[in-house]
Amino acid sequence: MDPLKQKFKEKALALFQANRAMLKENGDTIVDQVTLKQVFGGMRGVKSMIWETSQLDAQKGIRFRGKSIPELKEILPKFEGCKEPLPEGLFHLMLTGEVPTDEEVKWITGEWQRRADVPKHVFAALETLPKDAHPMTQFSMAIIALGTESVFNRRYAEGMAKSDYWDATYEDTMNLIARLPRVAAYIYRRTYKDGDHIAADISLDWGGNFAHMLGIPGDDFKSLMRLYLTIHADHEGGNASAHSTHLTGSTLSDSYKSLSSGMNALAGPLHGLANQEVIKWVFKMLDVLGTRNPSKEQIAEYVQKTLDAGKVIPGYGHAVLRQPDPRFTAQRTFAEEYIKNSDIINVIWKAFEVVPPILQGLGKVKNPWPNVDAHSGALLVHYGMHEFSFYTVLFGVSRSLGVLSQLIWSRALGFPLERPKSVTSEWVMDYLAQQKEAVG
Ligand code: CMX
Repeated sequence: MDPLKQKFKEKALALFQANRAMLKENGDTIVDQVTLKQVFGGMRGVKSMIWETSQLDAQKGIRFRGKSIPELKEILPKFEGCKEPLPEGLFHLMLTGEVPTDEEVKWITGEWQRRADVPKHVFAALETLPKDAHPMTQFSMAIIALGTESVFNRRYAEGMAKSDYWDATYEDTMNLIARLPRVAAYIYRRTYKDGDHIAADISLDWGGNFAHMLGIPGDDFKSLMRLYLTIHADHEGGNASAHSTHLTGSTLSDSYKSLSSGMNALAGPLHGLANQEVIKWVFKMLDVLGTRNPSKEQIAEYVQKTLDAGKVIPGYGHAVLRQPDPRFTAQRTFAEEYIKNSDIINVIWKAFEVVPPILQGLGKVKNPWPNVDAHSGALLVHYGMHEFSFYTVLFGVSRSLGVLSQLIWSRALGFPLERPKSVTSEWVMDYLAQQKEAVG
């Protein structure tokens, strides 16, 4: 058994047993109550799922196994000469709960290189799609096509014991994560660069090699990718991409089909697609205003126009967060450190001063602050990646780390098929009438 799998097995077995004992004694303890507002309002805040890899605090933002993003930057191993954390290290942290050593991270990098070969039929399947198919459509389809290699499906058909589900899911997950950069880079180069593909560089790490295969030059872009792939990886379990992966996974669908579900959720404009919508909105504003360097007053006017047209301001607001997103702050800190005076980044920083008070003034927006998607596009544009419709694929490559490490946990902890109860509006009306009758 490989060392990462062995470490996970020990932790998972201990938690499985602890949970079983805890539930035996406390299974009927009430941890939440649900209001009609929550039932009709997208289940906001309802505690109904276990997610081990990260937890979101409305005020402080995301914590990965209790660690904030600035802490990750301090404690996770780095690629030689780079100041940003390696996403391989975050994967180890999420999977085992332990900060990895340099050696452990090097092992993951090597293991993902070893598993990175993409079967030819996946590229052939992509080539059947028109070049202008949205990259998220291509990405989701390629992930499904990779699933023909599923270890879980093969072993399930052979009669695998339930206690081994996590083991086969680990194998699928390691293979899938290893292959995602090649698939994503292939989609980028076929869609925007006339199919002029770039071979992998095995001297590089997972994120650095991804940057290399995309064909964006420079060490700073590689550093950005390492940071980007770290901070987008997980945002607890209730967000749409995580929850979709979890729900599909609960049917014992393989890692490929589960992740593809998550990616289809990420592709919605209220979720991950917001990263392309932000930069499109910014460039449209610059075109309409006829300047690359608008004043705060001009930005405020354009924000108002967007709201008057009945649209949301992309990159602002969040279902859970009630402060500026630490993932926004991490990208801002990166820009301050690596980039001197960029027009597009200055626009994002000015918008950060202008948008929140306007949204606050509407009186209904619960969180007027920027989220992760408000900053990422400007950084990508700065380094020469102008193909906005590809941006959500980058988010998706990163998100695989969190949702798939949790899928291994879900299988190890024996989570069942997810099946909440739904009711009709008529049932609610009847229920309310009965309550009234009982009181009066
Ligand atoms: N611009 C304008 N109005 C906004 C807004 C924004 N950025 N954010 C919220 N609102 C509005 C909502 O549309 C809603 O209006 P109605 O009552 O008229 O329908 C009202 O404020 C209350 O919404 P909320 O409770 O504050 O926010 P929700 O939890 O319902 O929605 C989110 C959260 C992210 C969908 C919403 O803030 C939004 O649409 N933001 C813009 C899109 C975006 O940036 N999405 C990315 C989120 C991060 C990610 O998942 O990647």
